[in-house]
Amino acid sequence: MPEPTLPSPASLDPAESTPLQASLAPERGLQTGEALTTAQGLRLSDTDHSLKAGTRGPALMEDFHLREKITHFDHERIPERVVHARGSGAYGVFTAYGNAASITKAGFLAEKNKQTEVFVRFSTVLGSRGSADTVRDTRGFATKFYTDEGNFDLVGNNMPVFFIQDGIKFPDLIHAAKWHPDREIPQAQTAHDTFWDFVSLHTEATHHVFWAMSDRAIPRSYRTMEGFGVHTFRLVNAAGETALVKFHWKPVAGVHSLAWEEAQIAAGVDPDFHRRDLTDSIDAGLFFEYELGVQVMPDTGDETFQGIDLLDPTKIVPEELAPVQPIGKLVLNRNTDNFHAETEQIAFHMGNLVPGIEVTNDPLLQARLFSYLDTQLSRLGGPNFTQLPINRSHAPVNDNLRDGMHQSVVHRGIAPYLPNSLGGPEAPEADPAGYVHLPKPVQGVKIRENPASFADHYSQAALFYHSLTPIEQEHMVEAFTFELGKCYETPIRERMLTVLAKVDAGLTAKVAAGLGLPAPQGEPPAEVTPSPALAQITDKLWPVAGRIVGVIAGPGADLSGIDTLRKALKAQGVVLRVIAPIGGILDGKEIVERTFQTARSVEFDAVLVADGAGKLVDLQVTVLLQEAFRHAKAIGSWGDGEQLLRTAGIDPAAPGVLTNGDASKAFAEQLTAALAKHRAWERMPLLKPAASSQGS
Ligand code: HDE
Repeated sequence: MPEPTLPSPASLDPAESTPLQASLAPERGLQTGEALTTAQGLRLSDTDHSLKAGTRGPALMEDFHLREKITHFDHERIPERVVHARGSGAYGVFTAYGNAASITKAGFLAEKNKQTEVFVRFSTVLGSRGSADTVRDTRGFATKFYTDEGNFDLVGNNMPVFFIQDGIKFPDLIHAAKWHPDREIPQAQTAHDTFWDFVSLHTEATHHVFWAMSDRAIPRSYRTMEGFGVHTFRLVNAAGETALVKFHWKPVAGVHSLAWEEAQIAAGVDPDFHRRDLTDSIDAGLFFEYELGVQVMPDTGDETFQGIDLLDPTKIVPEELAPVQPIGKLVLNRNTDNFHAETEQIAFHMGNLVPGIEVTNDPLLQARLFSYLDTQLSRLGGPNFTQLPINRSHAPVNDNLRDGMHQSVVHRGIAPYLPNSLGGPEAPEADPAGYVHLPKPVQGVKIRENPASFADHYSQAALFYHSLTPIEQEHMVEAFTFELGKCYETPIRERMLTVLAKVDAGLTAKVAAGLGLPAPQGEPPAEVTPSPALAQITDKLWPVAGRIVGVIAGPGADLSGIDTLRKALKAQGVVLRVIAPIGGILDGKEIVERTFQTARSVEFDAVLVADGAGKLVDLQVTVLLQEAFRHAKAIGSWGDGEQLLRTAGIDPAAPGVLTNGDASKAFAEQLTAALAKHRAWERMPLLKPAASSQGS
């Protein structure tokens, strides 16, 4: 066979040219002799022979402007977090009440009125960076305190327990909970086979699964979300005395959630629901506030409290046994300037501790001490990520760490080692003012085995379920039914029902009925003492700052009434938004912020119909009102607005529906009182008759 020969360049037909040649050919737009422009728009000289059109590759390589710009662009992304990829953050100030001095020497907690800058990053766990905020998931609540003694990171969640007791299981949990590896679906949710396969086999997850199926997994706002340190920490005071504590963030606005349908709608209508709420609120001066509290338990050698193993991260200590004592207040008051530099590059680490705060032997916590430092090496490209502005300690650091990729400090001196006699005054080996670990005796057999106390997987799941109100319990029944209903494999559903049966028979019966499966017999804990502090729905009234009221108006609407309402609500920090048929100006006033097309019920905590808007006919407005009604939100009208409620099929006499003759200050007060309850819970029997009859 003859050897194949390559055609000579001269024999190439321009019509069959390679893509590179074609891109430079005259018929693709460049005329021979026409100057090229660089990426920065600079016109290259006509005399620059090598960069004229019609030349080949090497000329492009010389266009260093283009190369620099494109090269940098090509590398704009860094790996997203393997978990908690979707997040948003803000700066704030933490002020210590000073009462913690009795339990810790950490200055930022112990010194009365001491103010410390913080950065908080809230996150979901499962979704990718661009996933929706309102999915059913655990939320991260990670706080970096830039204290005078170095950074302290409290990397917690909005649920007080975790799925696993030993860190080595974390990859299994996350592989099961994230998307299926063959198709990378579903995104940001647990409603799929592998998650339920894992948790039904790995029953130490049961307590956390109950939290994940509760309303806690769909918070209304980061403003209304509790935070938990989860693990037990050991605090040390100035006298060297120790106490075991659990950290809590208590939101000043109370703990409130979305309705499940609302969360689903919001995921499509506004995937940035929580991020927008955080940043818009801070811009409007409506800051997010939380109290930091501690449950304090004596540091007895066995690390248990009232029979609860404090080193088991699947267990809580009920607040009725150890009250949460407030020790300081956090106000989130400043948005980021650059998401990448701040929120994306922040690197939390459980080992960022300050004197007075120690870790315990919780095996999950111990594994985290490794992972958080390690993960930054691939996320942030080397060991010098602590020098990034967002990660840098605000206290002076002298660690003798040197060189490495992306080193940005020009270290001086010739003696980056200790002890030395060349770097100035002889430095001691360990600075007594620095972090010195508390001496702790260690004994026992080295073995991979859980302590016997870790074997109880069900009693606290039952405690949690029985502490909720019937409405919250009903929501949980619906969540289990929905999620298991999304599994393809019947054996997985059946197996999970056997797990539920070990927690509560009533719940199991309802979920089984929803799935069309028989309810298995189990042995739920015989006696459960509920912890009322775990329920979200209470008689308490909460601050309303940051709530949003939508007012439906149209041509001829009572604009002065809207103005009166707006002023009265603004005084309480409530934002009023006018919704009208078209945007911009209504009857000569530029007050319209949402149109019938752009508004959706999920962005309002209450919806009113203005006088003069009663005769409007619009299907989207009907849907908006009906959704608000279904989600138990306060609804109201004044003047002829009532007519529009009726058009939407809403009985003006129904619970939580406020009607009035005019938009007076008194009407605004009624409305804020309704907002302070979060939802018109008294409407629930109408919406969910099952919830009101639930006995368990
Ligand atoms: Fe995390 N976790 N985690 N985690 N975690 C990360 O760290 C990990 C655990 C939590 O906004 C990662 O910097 C292991 C419990 C939050 O940047 C990674 C184990 C709790 C955030 C990691 C746990 C958390 C993370 C991903 C089992 C609640 C977001 C990127 C031993 C108390 C922080 C990163 C942020 C992030 C590992 C268990 C909360 C991979 C191995 C328990 C809030 O290092």
